[in-house]
Amino acid sequence: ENKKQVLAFDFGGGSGRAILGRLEDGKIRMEEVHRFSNDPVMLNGTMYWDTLRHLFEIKQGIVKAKQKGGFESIGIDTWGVDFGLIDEHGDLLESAVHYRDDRTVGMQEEVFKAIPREEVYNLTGLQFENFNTIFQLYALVQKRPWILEKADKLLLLPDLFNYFLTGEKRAEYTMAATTQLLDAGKKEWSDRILEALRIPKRIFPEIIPSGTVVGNLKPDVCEELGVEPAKVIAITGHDTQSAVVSVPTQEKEFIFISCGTWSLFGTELSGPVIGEKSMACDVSNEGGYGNTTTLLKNIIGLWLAQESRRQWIREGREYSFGELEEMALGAEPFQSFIDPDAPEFVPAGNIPERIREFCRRTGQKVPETVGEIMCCINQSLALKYRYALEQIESCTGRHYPVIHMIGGGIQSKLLCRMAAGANGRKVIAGPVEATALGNIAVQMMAMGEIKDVKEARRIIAESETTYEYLPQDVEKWDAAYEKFKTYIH
Ligand code: LFR
Repeated sequence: ENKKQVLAFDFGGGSGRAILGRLEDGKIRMEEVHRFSNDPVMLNGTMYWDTLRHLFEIKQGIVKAKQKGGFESIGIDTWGVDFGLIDEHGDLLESAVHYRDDRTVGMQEEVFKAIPREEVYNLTGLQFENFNTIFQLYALVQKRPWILEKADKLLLLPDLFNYFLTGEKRAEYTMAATTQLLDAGKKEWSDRILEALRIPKRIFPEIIPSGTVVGNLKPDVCEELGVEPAKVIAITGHDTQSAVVSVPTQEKEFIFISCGTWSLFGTELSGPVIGEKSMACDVSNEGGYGNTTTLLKNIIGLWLAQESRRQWIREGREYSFGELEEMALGAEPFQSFIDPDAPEFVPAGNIPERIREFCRRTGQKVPETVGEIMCCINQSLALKYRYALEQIESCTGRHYPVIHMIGGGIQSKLLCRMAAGANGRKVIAGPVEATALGNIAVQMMAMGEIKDVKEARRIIAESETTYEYLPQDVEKWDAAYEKFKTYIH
């Protein structure tokens, strides 16, 4: 049988995969053909991504996908904000720097000396995060101006990979929207911000809508890998926005939490809501597929568990996520809370010790065991979701009865259950493969096989099993929330 297949690459902070997708009996069928770990590399005090390794893994995925029936098109998504710089000969100047690298520490203050914070927010509508491209670039302006002089083009990671595969340099809209350099209203690079920060305008490629065919696989790539020149489609390159495409609902207004390394808590709107309230809540108006905006809060998410797990491995104790969940269940709940988004939790390192320090400083019971730490992480995240829910509801003036949790993080039943309890709302969990499904669906929309996002969401709802969690222990959670709020800075 000759089914059209598409190939999705989904890069996450800890791992990446290549997944083949096809439509069959009105459902999307997926097959993972390649999975690889994604490890940052420290060199001379800088934390890099291994960009060439990423290209190697893409090539591996292509070869394996060919063996599994081939594909008509390729779409690539990654986390937001990170980029590679290309010189005038088309060569990569250096490996992409990791957004958790400390070059951006203190850069917000520096930027706001050149252009007021309010003005940046009003133009971009984005939540301020040290790692946003704007602050990474200003670090280059101040500390390594020569690299910007050598740069001819800046390519955000999915655009960089699309360029490696096709030779075409473009800026796909949803990724561009994570930079905090985009005028959210005009959907163009903001001249005002670039000029104020002395970032050269010439390095920014033309912005294209998500779902644009960028080009075909280059002849040298086809020859090396022994494949036909498939189309490369600039899908919703920002993973979060690929995930939003796959929220399994037909409602126009809904709340989602995209749960991976980060938890992105938000709702889909027809356009940005930038005003005093949204600035006070520090919420993002992020560009989504089509002409949508997602109003969302970045919450640190399962990074806290992932990085704690890495710390325990460094100490010679290796636990699976399943074991960690078991241990969390064994601990007494509601004992200690952290603000998961306190700045000390962002960099890699000894997260359990930083959690203990937070609790010590705030006069709480200090979590000692692995189970106590994991319980503290999960309940604090669930309560931070509630905090975000209140902020989003106050910005949109709506009440949302249901929360859709999507992405790999929902494999933690504990987190889903706690999210339902803390928010006092029903949680519908699924799909787990939200980002890959959205990536696949956007490719199928670009090829005319799926009509629009509404149809994509219906198909995805029919393709995937979801699980419901009803709120329990609501009074206990309400009491915990009052306590928790006093620890938010
Ligand atoms: C999630 C995500 C978030 C972005 C963060 C850093 O994977 O893309 O949306 O804020 O990573 O890029």
